[in-house]
Amino acid sequence: MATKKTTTSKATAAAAPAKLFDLSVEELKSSIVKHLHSTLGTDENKANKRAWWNATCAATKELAFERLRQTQKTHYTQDTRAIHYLSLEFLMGRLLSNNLHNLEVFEPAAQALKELGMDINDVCDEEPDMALGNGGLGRLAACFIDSLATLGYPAIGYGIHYEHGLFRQEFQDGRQIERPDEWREYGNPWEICRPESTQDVPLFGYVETVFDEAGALRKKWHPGRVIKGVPWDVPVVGFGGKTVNILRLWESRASDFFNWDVFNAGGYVDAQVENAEAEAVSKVLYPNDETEAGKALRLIQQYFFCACSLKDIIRRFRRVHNGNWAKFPEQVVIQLNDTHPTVAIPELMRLLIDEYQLNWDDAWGISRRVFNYTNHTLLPEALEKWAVHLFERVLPRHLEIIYEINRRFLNDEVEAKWPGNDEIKRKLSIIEEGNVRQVRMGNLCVVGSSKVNGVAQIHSDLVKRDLFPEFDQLWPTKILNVTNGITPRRWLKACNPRLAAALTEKVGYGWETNLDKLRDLAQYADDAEFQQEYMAIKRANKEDLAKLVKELTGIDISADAIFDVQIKRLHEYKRQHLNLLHILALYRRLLENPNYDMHPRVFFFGAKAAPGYKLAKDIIYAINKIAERINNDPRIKGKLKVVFMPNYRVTLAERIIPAADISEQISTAGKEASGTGNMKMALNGALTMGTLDGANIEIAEEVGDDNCVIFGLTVEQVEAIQAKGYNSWDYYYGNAELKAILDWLDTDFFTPGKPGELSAIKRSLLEGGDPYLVLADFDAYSEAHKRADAKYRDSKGWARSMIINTACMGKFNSDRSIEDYARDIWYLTKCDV
Ligand code: 26Q
Repeated sequence: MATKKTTTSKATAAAAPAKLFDLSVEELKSSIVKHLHSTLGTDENKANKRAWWNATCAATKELAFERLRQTQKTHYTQDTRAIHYLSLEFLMGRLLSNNLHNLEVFEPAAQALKELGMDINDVCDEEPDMALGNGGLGRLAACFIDSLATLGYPAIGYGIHYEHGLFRQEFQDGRQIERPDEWREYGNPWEICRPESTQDVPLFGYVETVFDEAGALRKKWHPGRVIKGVPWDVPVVGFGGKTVNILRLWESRASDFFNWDVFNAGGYVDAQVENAEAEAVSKVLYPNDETEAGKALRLIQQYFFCACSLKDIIRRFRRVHNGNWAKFPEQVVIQLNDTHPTVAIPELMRLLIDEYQLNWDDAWGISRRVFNYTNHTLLPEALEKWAVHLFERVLPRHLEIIYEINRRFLNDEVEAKWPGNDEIKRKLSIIEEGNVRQVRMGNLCVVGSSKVNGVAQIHSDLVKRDLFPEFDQLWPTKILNVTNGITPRRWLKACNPRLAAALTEKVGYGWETNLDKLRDLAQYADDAEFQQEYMAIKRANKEDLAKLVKELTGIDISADAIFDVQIKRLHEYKRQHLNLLHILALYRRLLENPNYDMHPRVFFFGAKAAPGYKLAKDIIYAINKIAERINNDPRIKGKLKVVFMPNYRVTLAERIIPAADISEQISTAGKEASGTGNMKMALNGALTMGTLDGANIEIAEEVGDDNCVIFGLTVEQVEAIQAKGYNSWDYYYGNAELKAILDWLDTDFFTPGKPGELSAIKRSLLEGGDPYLVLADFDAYSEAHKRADAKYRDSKGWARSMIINTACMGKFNSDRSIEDYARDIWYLTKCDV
């Protein structure tokens, strides 16, 4: 044992790398105090926590902005090619602790605050989450810009500066209530407004055909309205602090120019209406994920931020290259985060043709080289479509351009490959014919992009096989896979300091950027001492979470129990109701046999439902009601607890993930594109209880079958069952326990005096046909839980598996994803700052 200790401490002592900012605690203290005085106008004795937080942010910001200036200067003088990541969502979470960690000054800052009488965790807790996203797709964008800066790639994120991010969730008698998110109520210290880069955005109106001086036919769009976009910049600090890129978020305002017209005509009140309408565009994030709403305001949001971003990109390009458009695709590459920013494609065409007078072929050649598209879903209801009539009203010129793109694509490329085949033309057309004609954004993306990627291997395979098979035949190298990843800075170093310190002890410095280094940990998988240490860390994290649960929900839980966690948006395909049925099975078994053999278990849920998604909200209600009953039933002696953590968000994820024993990833095979929570929990030592879906497959490959619990139907089996005609009633009548549980939902056992309040779940599983095969997977799921339970009781075996999980997550570093994109899609090179 003693010898091992020596080797490990050597690992850390040997390689302590130099840090960019070698700030002393004294320097940080005086900077924080200086900002308390001059930025906040208060002093050490009067300051409240918010002031301390603001002052600490201001001190940190000084470092970040110093590096931001350096980075921008270097990128400008070296005229670097850059990636422009367009996303309607960036789910950033809090920035203070992250930025301190990435600047590698967290420890001295903690000490500085301590000497000033403050606890850094309390100070960081003052920060509201920057929740400008729904879930996976938005958080992925945030991890990616972290990795881009860490790796030193010139990059800029473009998005919307929503006044209200994703709603705050409250429960009232177990039902979800949505409250507005007020993240900027008292200002946000991280952003700076750049009014000098304001852009105008035209909307509505009509298109006129004119002839220019040379007699050429030109299109002139006469917009019915113009609004303006004001950019707010947030620094994106790479780990090590060398590169600081920016996230540029656009806020909509009424254009001054337009208001004057109305005002002069005596329409003061009308001008205020115009104002409110213009400001509505960036007012609120749409809370639907995985459903396409088709609302005009959403289309306007999409166009608004694409138009602002493209003008910004072109302004920067023209500053150096003026009219040398052939250079444009060499300098600019754009990634479309799902189809949400697709309208950027016809917008770039419009700018090149109408504003800069390029001919169609040149404009199209440029445009197609610049864009790439990431698909995040196969669910048909999530595939974006816009009614042609809506498009025509909002963006008349863009609709013309889309028609022309479609005409040329079908007549030239599709006709050449499949001569005279109208069936294929109908399938590949960007316009869907039917009662209401619709623009298919996915098809437009594929036609207008260089590369199209899925987000996990199986998902990319299905994108090729099921979603875009003909496109894949037409362009066999266009569709490829880039498996998602997560940043180990936020999702291990910052959120799990105990484990982070132990890892550095064992494998040395540098795992934060080279996560493969954690493989060295595998040699300690059977080391009793390290097993003890890892288990003690998990236990301490669980105790922290138990305290938080008590504070937030009043529920008492014990860290002795298995912490079984399902945290993700609420959706039928993610099958929180499968988890719930299994909880009911355990509860029933315990009631029937108080000695039923199981290790005590706490089931955690964190999930928001889209406000209009009825069944999702019913599932939340059912979980809450069932939790209430179970948690207060003395007969089961605390062996089973159910905790629904309200208002699940990035900050709560950072508390739950380090404490998870089991990670629930139980989507119907073929439905979850990737998942990223699965990676976060495995990295922090949880064992995956998962179906063979999305990135679970790749996680299982990395950790091995002994270190995760895989169950359920495969994609092929799901297809076979559905082809044969799935009948969920067979499972209901074929399994007495399952029948009893489902019938339970019809009683008033969980909702005293109100029978039937939980029946919607049963109905959807039986009369509704159980579209996500919950009942078909129930037995396998229940068996898998028995295996997990048995495994947990072998504590050495469990510790071993935790260690292996942490050790084997190197692949899921978002730095690896970004290197894949840089090499295979963006052709991007790093730039030393
Ligand atoms: C569409 C139209 C109108 C309003 C909203 C939307 C909308 C918004 C958000 C549609 C979809 C989303 C988000 C989707 C999402 O988060 N997908 C997840 O992406 C992750 C990152 O790739 C994957 O890991 C998950 O599997 C996938 O579900």
